[in-house]
Amino acid sequence: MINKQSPLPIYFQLEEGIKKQIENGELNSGDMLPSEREYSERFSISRMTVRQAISNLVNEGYLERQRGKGTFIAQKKLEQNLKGLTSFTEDMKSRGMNPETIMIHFTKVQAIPSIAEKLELSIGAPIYEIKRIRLADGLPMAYECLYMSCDLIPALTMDIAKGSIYDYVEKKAGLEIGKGVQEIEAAIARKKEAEILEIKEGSPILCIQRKTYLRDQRVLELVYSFYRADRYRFFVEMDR
Ligand code: 16G
Repeated sequence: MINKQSPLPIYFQLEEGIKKQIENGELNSGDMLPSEREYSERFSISRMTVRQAISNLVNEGYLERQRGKGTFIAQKKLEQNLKGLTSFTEDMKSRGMNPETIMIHFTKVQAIPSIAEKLELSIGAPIYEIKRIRLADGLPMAYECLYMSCDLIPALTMDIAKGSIYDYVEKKAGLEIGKGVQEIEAAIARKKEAEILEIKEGSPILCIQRKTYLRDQRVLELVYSFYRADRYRFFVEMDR
């Protein structure tokens, strides 16, 4: 795992080695990580170096510290492929997980200029403002704030929005979803997001803005989502 002749820093080699063991199943979620002392003796490296590797892996969400007990392998992050436009419900079901929604807020408001512009509506047009916590197998994964034209989906209700909105749009409202444009940024959780996502204030989160279009080019939704960085990883395959 450690090559002292390598130009790569020792803490980095240890980190990569532990990650590999997690990926190939030598270390499984819930397993206790060997102690700092064990690593330091096994590889004849300083405990400071081991500590640095472990701290980085905790920050990246691979390991979890439990007070008074030790350091454990964390739950594997959910990977979401960015190719293809899918809904939260579809994503969770395809993994065999049970999607649930906690509705925080469902109202009709008049679009303020910045939202109207993104939804390509006139200022003051009636829009839904929907805030939902999305859970998978009972664990909060994301917090979403969604804006959508009321004229486009006049019969949307709070009950419908507790289920899959995409499902309703396609199967009940008879509209065809065309494409999405998504931006992803790193941030740290402020008090409100931290409470909702059940993480400490200041923990890393992924902020996503998605604008989804119908096949006829009208804007279906504008959604700001906050994902737990320790539970989620986005990936994309690129051709050249
Ligand atoms: C995903 C979308 C969100 C969409 C929702 C519909 C991202 C970042 N966001 O969460 O834009 O509104 O799916 O899910 O992926 P639903 O059909 O389960 O309501």
